[in-house]
Amino acid sequence: MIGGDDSIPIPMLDAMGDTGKSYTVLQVDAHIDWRESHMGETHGLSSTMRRASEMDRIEKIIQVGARGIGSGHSSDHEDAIAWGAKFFTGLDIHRYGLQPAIEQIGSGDEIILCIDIDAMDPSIAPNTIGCAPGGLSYYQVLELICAAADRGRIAAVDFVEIMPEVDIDGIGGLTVSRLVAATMGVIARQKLTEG
Ligand SMILES: [Mn+2]
Repeated sequence: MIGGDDSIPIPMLDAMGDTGKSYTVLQVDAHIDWRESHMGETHGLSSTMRRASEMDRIEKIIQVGARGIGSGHSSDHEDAIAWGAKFFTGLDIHRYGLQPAIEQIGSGDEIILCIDIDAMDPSIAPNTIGCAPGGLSYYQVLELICAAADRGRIAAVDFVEIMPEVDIDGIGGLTVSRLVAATMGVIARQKLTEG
């Protein structure tokens, strides 16, 4: 699924549960998105992972790239930790690399990739409203996607928060379009084992 704001994955995640399988969510985002509600909206763009956590078929949530300010409350983070979400902040990734996050992906996991493009650094993806410095590189995000396909199986993916209106010289469009194309290639080549 490509486009729209970060509320769009909520019905996608819900629909995936209809398969009867259980899923690992690998969220790549500058924001943790665990708000109970925002401006009176419980199914909006800041509540995606909390809503996911309430779904029977979502077993595990791995969150990579968090560093934005003003989106989540301390209590949201505490609730996420209590639920069992595993966090690897933008700083964690730059300091320790991707491996600790990759190791959270279980062998054979059915994975739903939730990619908010603001996870990437604004220098390569300025085409979004949630820009935050200290973001991931193109290859860091692609390596995570490859690792998901390698360790488990990518069952679904979304790319959200793409805003061409605020792009700079087409840089973000180039980054995101290349990432989407590469991800399609990764999915086409992954092992076809059904979970
Ligand atoms: Mn975000």
